[in-house]
Amino acid sequence: MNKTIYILNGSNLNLLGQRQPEIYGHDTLADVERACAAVAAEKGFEIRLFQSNHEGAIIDTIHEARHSACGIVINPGAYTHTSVAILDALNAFDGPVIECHISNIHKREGFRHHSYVSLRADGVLAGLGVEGYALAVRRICSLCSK
Ligand code: CA2
Repeated sequence: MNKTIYILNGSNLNLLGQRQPEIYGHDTLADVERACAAVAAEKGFEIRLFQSNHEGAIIDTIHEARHSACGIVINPGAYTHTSVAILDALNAFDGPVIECHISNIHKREGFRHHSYVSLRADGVLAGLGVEGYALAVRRICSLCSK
C-alpha cells in the first residue's frame, strides 16, 4: 500500500512565518514540513508537502495524489471559500482527506465560515495553529493503517 501523505497548501501560505504572526504564528512551511515528517516517520509513512498560489497547480497535484498518495491534508488558503474546482478534484480522490486551517475560520469574517472543501473532508481542524497539520497527519496515518 502507498505510504505517502500529501500536504497541500494554497494561496499565500508561502508567506507563513513572515507576515501576520498574530493570526498565523511564527512557524514557516519548512517548520510544518519537519513536524509532519516526524509524525509520519513514527508511523512508517512519508510526506510530500506542496504549496502553490495557483488553483490549477493545486488541482494537478490532487490528480497526481490519486496514484501517489494514501491520504491528503489540505489547507487551500482562501480557495477554501471559493473553489468548486478543488472540491471536484478532491471528490476524484479515493483516500482520506483532512482539511486544516491554522486560524479558527468560524471566529473570523463571515465569508470565511463556508468551506467548499468541507463537503469532501473526512475531518476538519481549525484554530489549532500550525500544530493542526501534524495532528491531521496522525489521523491520516491511522485511517490509512486500517
Ligand atoms: O487559517 C487558515 O489556515 C486559512 O486557510 C488561511 C488563509 C485564509 O484565507 C483562510 O480563510 C484561513 C490565508 C492564508 C494566508 O497565509 C498567510 C500567512 C502569513 C502571512 C500572510 C498570509
